[in-house]
Amino acid sequence: MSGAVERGGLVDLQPTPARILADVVQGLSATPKRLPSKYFYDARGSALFERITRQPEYYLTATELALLQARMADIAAAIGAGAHVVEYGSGSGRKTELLLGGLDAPVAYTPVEISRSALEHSVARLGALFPEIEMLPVCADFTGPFALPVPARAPARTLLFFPGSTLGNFDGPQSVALLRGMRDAAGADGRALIGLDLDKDPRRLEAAYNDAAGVTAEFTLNLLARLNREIGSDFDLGGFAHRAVYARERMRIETDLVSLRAQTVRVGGRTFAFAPGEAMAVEISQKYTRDSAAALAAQAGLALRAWWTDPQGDFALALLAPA
Ligand code: AVI
Repeated sequence: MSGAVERGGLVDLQPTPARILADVVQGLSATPKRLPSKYFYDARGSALFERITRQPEYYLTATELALLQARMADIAAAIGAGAHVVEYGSGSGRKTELLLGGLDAPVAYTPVEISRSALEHSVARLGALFPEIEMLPVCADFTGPFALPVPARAPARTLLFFPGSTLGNFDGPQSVALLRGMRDAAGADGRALIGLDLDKDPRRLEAAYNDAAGVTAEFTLNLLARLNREIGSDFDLGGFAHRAVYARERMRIETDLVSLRAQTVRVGGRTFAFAPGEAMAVEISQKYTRDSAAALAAQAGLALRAWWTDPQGDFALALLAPA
């Protein structure tokens, strides 16, 4: 269950402490233990993620931005005029700005975002930059069902935008469900433009998720700080260490918090025991090849229409259409 606080016409769907507690107890009761990565993004977690995107090892953001810039004319030609752009996430950044500025006369923009404040910030900024584009924000969890608003001017087609390789933070079945939801939301003539980080030298991948300045470690451990504050757990932040390893056979970075000693953690009146060295899974970041992306899309009834990569082949923008 989510909290639903109405203010200024937008409902805030941030998860309630009861929902977080239920998810955490379920994850800690599993073997191996796990915590949901979606809870990384409180205010401090979002600020730390912003800092990650500026670390020299974390090439993803800068590469995707440059790729979008380099291929904008091709993207605009493939989409055509008068699109309704729907973004999964708050879209307050440079990528959205580039897309809205580069497309041929988009009629409307809909960010779909669970945090009302992030949504308001995004719409205020983009609305000022693009007064001719109708802003139609939706406060919703994009992993669940939600209704798309209907623009005042009829769009020629709907374009779903899901940048950042955020798809990679969902497991196989979840990402197929997400892609299927996009296909349904965009309709028969719709398109989806998705940013995907590509398989590469494990040393570069592991460096990206273990930056020398320790920002990613801080980001991961902030999850425990958030849980302590919001659901009253007593994780000892000094008792766990961040570890991110590239599992080549699964083509994904697997991030764990490793218990540094035997310890117990109390959550919601229950006690969970950790052995020394025990790993708690907190995030996956799937990496892709053109073939694996096409196979994933096919499972959701989507086909690859175009595949753009940077010159080094580090990152891709995949354009998908109903198969
Ligand atoms: C948001 N997401 C795509 C990031 C990623 O690369 O998986 C989150 C992240 N986790 C650690 N570093 C960045």
